[in-house]
Amino acid sequence: MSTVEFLRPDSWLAANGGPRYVQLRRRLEEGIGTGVLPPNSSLPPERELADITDLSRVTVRKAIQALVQDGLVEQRQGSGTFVREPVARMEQSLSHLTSFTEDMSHRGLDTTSKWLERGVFAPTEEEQCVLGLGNVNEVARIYRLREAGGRPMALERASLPLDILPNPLEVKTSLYEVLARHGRRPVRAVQKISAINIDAPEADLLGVADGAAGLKIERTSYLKNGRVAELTRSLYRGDAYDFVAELRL
Ligand code: 16G
Repeated sequence: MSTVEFLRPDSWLAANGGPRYVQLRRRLEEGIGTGVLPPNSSLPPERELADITDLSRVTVRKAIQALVQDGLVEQRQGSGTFVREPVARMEQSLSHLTSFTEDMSHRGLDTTSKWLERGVFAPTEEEQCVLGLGNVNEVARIYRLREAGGRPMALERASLPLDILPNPLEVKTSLYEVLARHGRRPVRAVQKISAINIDAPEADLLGVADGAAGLKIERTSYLKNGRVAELTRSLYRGDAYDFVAELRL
């Protein structure tokens, strides 16, 4: 079926079917899901879509904006709106204390980091308190964009007491691997996960649309002796991750 035939309103637009932009959005989603609109194909331009569907350009624009937000299509400057490649979702267990590098290598993916910050800084009040720094006025901090298989996955900002990570520059790929080498790998962690919308500049770094769905994860991890080793705030792409917890009676 051609795109034009698929979008003709007689078969999907109903007077009592709810807001028109929502109906169009659903139809376009269906087209993307069933392959009538395959990955990397372009949507008809706004004016043409309005003609085919008998809807106003404002309605068409609203439907497309919603699809951009959902990450199903992207607008490329000067060349139009394109269907995005579907992103393979990853499942991550919430019952094992693993590192990003380990999680990805289990899936056969190489990881890379783009460094946004790495060094020794004056701690914030929160770092002072959560990491139990007492009157020490330095903290190790690393902030990076984490990529797997060449695709941006998460932004991660970790803070550690300096005696646990004396030289942040030593971390080239895996933080946990460096900590393990010094006998300071955490053995337990508490994680808090919340839903957020990712805005610029983080959205640009992660390659998602402004306002796209994301997961904010805060991990506090502990050494065997109970001391806090790490406070990490991560921002994961909502379209790439499923966190899975196993529950037992
Ligand atoms: C994971 C952890 C993060 C930890 C990092 C170490 C979550 C939400 N966060 O991304 O707290 O710092 O692994 O990874 O799972 P690395 O050893 O590959 O640097």
